[in-house]
Amino acid sequence: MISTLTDIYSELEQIDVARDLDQKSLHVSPSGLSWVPVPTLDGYSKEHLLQLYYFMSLTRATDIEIVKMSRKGIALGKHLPCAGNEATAVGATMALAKDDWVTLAIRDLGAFLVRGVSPSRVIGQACARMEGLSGGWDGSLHMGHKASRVVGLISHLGTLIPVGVGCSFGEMYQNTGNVALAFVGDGTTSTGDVHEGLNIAAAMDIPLVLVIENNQWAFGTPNRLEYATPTLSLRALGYGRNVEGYWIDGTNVLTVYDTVKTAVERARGTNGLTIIEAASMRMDGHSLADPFTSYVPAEQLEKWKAKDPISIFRARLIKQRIASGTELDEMDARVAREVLSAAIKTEQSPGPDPVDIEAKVFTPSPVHTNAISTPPKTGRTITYHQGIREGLMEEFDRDPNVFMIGEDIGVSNGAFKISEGFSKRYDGLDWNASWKNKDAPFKQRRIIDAPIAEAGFVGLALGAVLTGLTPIVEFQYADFASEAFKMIVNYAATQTVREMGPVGIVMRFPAGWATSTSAYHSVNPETWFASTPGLKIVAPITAFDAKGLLKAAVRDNNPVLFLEYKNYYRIKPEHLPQELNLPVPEEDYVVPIGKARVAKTGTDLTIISFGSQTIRALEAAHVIEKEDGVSVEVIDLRTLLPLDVDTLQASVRKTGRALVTCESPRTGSFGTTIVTEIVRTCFEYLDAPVRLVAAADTPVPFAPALEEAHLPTRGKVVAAARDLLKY
Ligand SMILES: Cc1ncc(C[n+]2csc(CCOP(=O)(O)OP(=O)(O)O)c2C)c(N)n1
Ligand SMILES: [Mg+2]
Repeated sequence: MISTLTDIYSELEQIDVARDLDQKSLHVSPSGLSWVPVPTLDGYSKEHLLQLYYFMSLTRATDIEIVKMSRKGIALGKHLPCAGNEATAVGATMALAKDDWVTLAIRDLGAFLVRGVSPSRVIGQACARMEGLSGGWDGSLHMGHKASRVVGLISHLGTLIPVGVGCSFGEMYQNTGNVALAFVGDGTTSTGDVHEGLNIAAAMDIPLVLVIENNQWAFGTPNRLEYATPTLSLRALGYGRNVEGYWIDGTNVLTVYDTVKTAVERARGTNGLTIIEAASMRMDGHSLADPFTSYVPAEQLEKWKAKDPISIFRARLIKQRIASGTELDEMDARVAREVLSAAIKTEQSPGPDPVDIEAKVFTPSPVHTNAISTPPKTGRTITYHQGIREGLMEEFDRDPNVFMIGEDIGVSNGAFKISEGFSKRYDGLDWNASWKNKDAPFKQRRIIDAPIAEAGFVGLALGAVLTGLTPIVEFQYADFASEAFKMIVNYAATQTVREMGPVGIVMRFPAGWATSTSAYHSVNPETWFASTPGLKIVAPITAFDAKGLLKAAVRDNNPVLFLEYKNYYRIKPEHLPQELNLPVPEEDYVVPIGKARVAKTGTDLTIISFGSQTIRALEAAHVIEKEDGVSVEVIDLRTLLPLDVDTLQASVRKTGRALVTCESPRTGSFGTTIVTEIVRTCFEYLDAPVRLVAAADTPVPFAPALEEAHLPTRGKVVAAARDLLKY
């Protein structure tokens, strides 16, 4: 037993991972650190041991085949070789039960094979054939297989750790007893996502096994420059009481299997988090394009060559008389035949059909029988805030798989009190009664106060989607979406084409300008996201649309960014332009996503807008109609993506004049996209150039005079409309 922290560091810094973890593994737990012996073959059936050998052999042979096919120009892109990692990928994945989830790191080819994905599908992926898991949409090992519960790697390192936490959360929510294992590279442990995911898992008692594949290098950076602890397993100590760690030899398949099995059982039994660092060596370049011998010391490679995971295990099986050399040779020959026929199958598989590629980007969504696009003429009116609340409550009541996560939304009802009373209503939470008693069970199930970790909790939501749940994520302000940017644009938006959909998640963004909110609480986030195929963006400004579109968003099978104009949450509907003061049905209805609304009809000019800017657009229309005696049509887009080009076209072709206005800064704004669409589809019908009134190209300022100069005010819209009408 090691006692002080100085002792711990001194002892562990002496460890040579290529030599000293052969016979013992380090166990790190809140009650202390100890060395434990590595498992022997005793107690394992021959069948089990041969299975471990078979999958390692199959992994290597498949990897080598992809390299060969790359050299022949049949496999495309830059393959990331897996040599050296076979024992970790295979041993760890074998320790899972069939319905557990696994999220992958870069070199986990073996994990696919263990989960039942055939070599031809792995090779097919590298060759961009239909046989590949993503049917030609991505290469290398950037793929997943939902039916096998393998969450596909995307390039952005670290992203999948919160997603893995989400898979485990989803299983916990549904009481299945299934858990998740997440692989991660040593280099990747430096990303914020890894920390966010682990902290959330520990704080929310979500079971997870993290296997750090420490192969001594992160591309061209050695361990020594990546972090300052002798072993990453020590990080377990920082995450809490129910977290343990192991430092093991990642080239010994049985050690990996045995340790991960223990961790998986702990996860299942106590919801514990375990951080296992498995030491091995990347025996090849980072990718096939990497001249690694120019920077990896020959001596280091030599040392690890003696620890080849397959040769070591083979020798051990023979020495302990589990199998003869001939038996293992026969198994290798069988593997070679399997891989050869997989390669042939791949070469015979067609490439994808490039026709209508845009149709692939979204997962089809249900057609609603209760959809109403036009509001009723009479009925009660409610605030925009109430519209959103009602929409949420009705969806929560309709579907027990809907949950919401975000900062401060439970105990304190949310920054804007949208979820007031939800914790009590859906989770029976009485904070005042339970806050003093640390041992009282404090369960937040459907309304979850998340740590300040946007990438972490969006990732969790995206993992939960895979298990069949419907997450709603509340961002405190839309501005903080930048914290979760990669989760949204690189992960969520791409999952449908990767055959990992549907991704039915709603992200609610309190957005737009409000008095004195300045640069960091005022963003119109569509500008950041609208160029990413695979996302839907809705931007309602009436209570009718907010409620109906929110309900449609929750029922949609794609990631929907739901923009809420916080400045108008509480405004009395009668204080809005009359065209926005709309009755809101009490019975169940949805507003279909992708349908604009002609808020006001007219004949001389079309003003196109969305969100809060629709208010200024309508006010401006009223001013010029009254003062100039003209007739103005105003379109409220309501949905930005997919854009309702038909409604735009019909109006602009009728009036011959178009003014687009949006609240975000001009350059790169969604307004410019609308202008382009009008020019693209209506040019011959125009009597004047299309005008755009947007905010100035500056951050949103604080002082009132600067705010006025920045914003596309009603006066600026009026002036531009008059100019256009005079043209
Ligand atoms: C966020 C991010 N930054 C940079 C990269 C480029 N990149 C790809 S792999 C890699 C090294 C990863 O090292 P490690 O996590 O140790 O995994 P290994 O390649 O060693 O298996 C880098 C820097 C990336 N994919 N994602
Ligand atoms: Mg590495």
